[in-house]
Amino acid sequence: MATGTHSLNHPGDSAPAAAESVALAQPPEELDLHPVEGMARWLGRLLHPIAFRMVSMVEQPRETMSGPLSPVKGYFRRDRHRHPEVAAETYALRVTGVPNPRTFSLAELQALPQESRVLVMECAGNGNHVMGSAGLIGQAKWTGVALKTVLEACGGTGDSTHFACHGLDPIPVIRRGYHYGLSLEELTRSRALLAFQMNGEPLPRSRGFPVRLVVPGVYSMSHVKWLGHIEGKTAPHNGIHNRFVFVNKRRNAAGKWVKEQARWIGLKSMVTRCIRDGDDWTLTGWAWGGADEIQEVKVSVDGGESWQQAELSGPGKYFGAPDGLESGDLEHAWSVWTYRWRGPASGSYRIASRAFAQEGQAQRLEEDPDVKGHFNQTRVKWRRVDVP
Ligand SMILES: Nc1nc2c(c(=O)[nH]1)N[C@H]1C(S)=C(S)[C@@H](COP(=O)(O)O)O[C@H]1N2
Ligand SMILES: [Mo]
Repeated sequence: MATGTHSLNHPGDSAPAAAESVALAQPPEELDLHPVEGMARWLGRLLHPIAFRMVSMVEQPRETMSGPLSPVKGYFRRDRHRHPEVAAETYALRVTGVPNPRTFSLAELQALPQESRVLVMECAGNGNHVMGSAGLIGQAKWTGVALKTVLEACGGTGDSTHFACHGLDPIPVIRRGYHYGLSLEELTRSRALLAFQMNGEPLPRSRGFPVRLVVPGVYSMSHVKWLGHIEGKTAPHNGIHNRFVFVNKRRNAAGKWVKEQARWIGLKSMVTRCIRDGDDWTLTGWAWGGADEIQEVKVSVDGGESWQQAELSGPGKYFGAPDGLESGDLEHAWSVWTYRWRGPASGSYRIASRAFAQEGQAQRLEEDPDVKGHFNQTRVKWRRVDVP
């Protein structure tokens, strides 16, 4: 495998090399990964994207599910349909609840020291048991100003222990912008960034032009687009998305079900593609999330009866030394894995991957009996493939 900047070659990126095996008329070079549960299973490949679009959800297409960075075109999207048109010249970011409240123009923000991070961005509802599919995820390089730098320019955080971030997109009926709050501790730990660029390009309008928040390691409901106001508070933000929308219930030690907000991305992995290699198939995928570095990925091609080791490559390895990035800037990037599935007979198979971090940390096989809800569903995702 080639190393160096952005040169990860996944099978399928180049022209298929198996044209000589012509046992069947035009055998498929790539297999569909059918969801085995949820809406996507029932609606099928054509209908489910339409259904998703109706609620303003667009999944990353399979074709872009390889390589270190997800292209801007085709990057997953999740919002409330209305994308405000914000002009760079009149854009203003208000920061309140800090010792020196102030407003920044775009030029003022861009004059501050900039940094870049590569990270997995994942909707908290990605791959849940209702949707069944798993494309509300992408990895991009974001460039902008650290939230810390912006707050320092306002005299620090003062008494504020929490920050609500408000978008400029009007939500119908309530007519207030989208907003989400995190604690100062969470924003500091994640090294949150106010991004102006995605993969080296100016932020497209649908991505929150001109400025969006990026919170590495935290599910992306917190990555507020069209950021218009950062509001320092002395108590947790009680907005609708924090309290009602992105919440699960968890059974506590006393056996009581209590609300739990979606936060840090859990330990996960998925099979992204299944590409022909002669009589074999090469499975590729990603592993990400969790508190520690991914140590190992295992693959099952027999519905979980047996598990085999996949070849794993962490971001430090597959990126080589990307321009202007330090290893800490890749901390929340995915690991990629490949597995060569040798000559399966024709038939229908259940396949999945499973991520392991430090000893004792393994991606769940079954749903956590102490959690109910649609968010942060980390368990192993099975897919059906039909080998011709
Ligand atoms: N202003 C604003 N920011 C938002 C949202 C929104 O509706 N409005 N949706 C959030 C959710 S739920 C997700 S998953 C991510 C999706 O980011 P993307 O559309 O760039 O992929 O944006 C988040 N930021
Ligand atoms: Mo989301």
